[in-house]
Amino acid sequence: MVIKKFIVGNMNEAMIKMKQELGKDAVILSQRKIRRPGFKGLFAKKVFEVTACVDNEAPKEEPSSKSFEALKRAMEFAKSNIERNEKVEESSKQFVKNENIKYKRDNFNDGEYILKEVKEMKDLVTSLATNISKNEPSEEKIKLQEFKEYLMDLDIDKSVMEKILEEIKEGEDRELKLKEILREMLNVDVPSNNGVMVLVGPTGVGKTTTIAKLAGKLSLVDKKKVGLITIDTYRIGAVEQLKTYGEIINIPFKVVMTPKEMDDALKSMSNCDVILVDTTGRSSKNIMQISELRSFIDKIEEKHVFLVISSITKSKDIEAILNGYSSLNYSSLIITKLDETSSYGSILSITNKSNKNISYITTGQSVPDDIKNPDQEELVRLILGEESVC
Ligand SMILES: Nc1nc2c(ncn2[C@@H]2O[C@H](COP(=O)(O)OP(=O)(O)OP(=O)(O)O)[C@@H](O)[C@H]2O)c(=O)[nH]1
Ligand SMILES: [Mg+2]
Repeated sequence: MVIKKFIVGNMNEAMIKMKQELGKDAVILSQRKIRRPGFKGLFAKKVFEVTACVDNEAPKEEPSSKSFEALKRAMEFAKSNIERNEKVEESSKQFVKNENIKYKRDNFNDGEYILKEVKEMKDLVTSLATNISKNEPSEEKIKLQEFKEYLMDLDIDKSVMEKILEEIKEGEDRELKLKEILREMLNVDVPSNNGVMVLVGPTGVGKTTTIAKLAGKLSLVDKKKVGLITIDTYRIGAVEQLKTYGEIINIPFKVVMTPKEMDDALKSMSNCDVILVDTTGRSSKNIMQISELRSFIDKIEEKHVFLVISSITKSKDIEAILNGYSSLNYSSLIITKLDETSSYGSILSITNKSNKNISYITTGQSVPDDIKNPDQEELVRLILGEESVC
């Protein structure tokens, strides 16, 4: 504890001195009125003796000289603070001003900015739409798929369909182009109907019936001298079938049992304009039977071999039949039983895969009526489903 005495003129002065020297926590212990010490004090006014104290532990105020220094530093600090604050305030004002301008420009006043924003949104929507459309089938793809389904509905074989699609360029009118392609693919010819005509083909496709139809037409309508030969020795009753037709039309008929007999049969009909040769129906998969048949056909020097194939043949089997009979060197096609189907895509597959011309089509069981040379435009219409054989 610090105790100190002060001689002062009044109590107010005592309080100031005490606070200055002992700090704000100083307290007055005692006070009394006294004369100033020494000679002069005898005549002077009485003064106060004030005893004050302060606890040592308690924080003291800075002594006056130090307080002044502290005050000075505080003033400088405050001054620099003010200056800094002014700068801060200035830059704050500028910032606020700029932001206000930007805010106004960005939000309300600047048409250019709005346009920019709209453009960005538009770009975003476009890119989103592009991304979506990448994953979705395009209109062109949908149309192409629909076109493929249409071709499948027409019963057009897959490999032929691919050829068709290859020929159609993007953007072309597919249906118009399809007609053109069909015309190119559907090869027809009109045979001379002279010399030896040999009909080969799978079992039951209508070879014998077709020969009867041809014999009737050529003989009765075209007034040609017609001869009939059958090498059908395999099936009981087969010979009788053709023999009966021959007798009805009244034309020569011969049965050939071995390749050797072929020469004699042909010679016996040397006065005929046309000789029709019927053959045994064979499975195209049976190579032995096909080569046996070939041994008969090879005996004929000048001939026109026709492959008879039904329009109701499954597209999977068409190729096997065409290949199986290729060793017999057929040069034309007769497509039968068009009356038994309502989709004619097989006609296209047969002619396209064999790369041979169609000479005849048959359209029913009636002899001799249900046979004719095909008309290319009619075949196109049939394949496209625009027309049908009733
Ligand atoms: N619907 C229809 N049936 C036909 C046609 N052509 C033939 N047929 C019938 O098909 C069946 C077989 O006829 P065929 O002439 O004996 O056949 P094929 O090819 O000689 O038969 P195989 O001698 O056994 O190989 C008969 O019932 C015929 O009437 C046709 O164009 N349409
Ligand atoms: Mg037959």
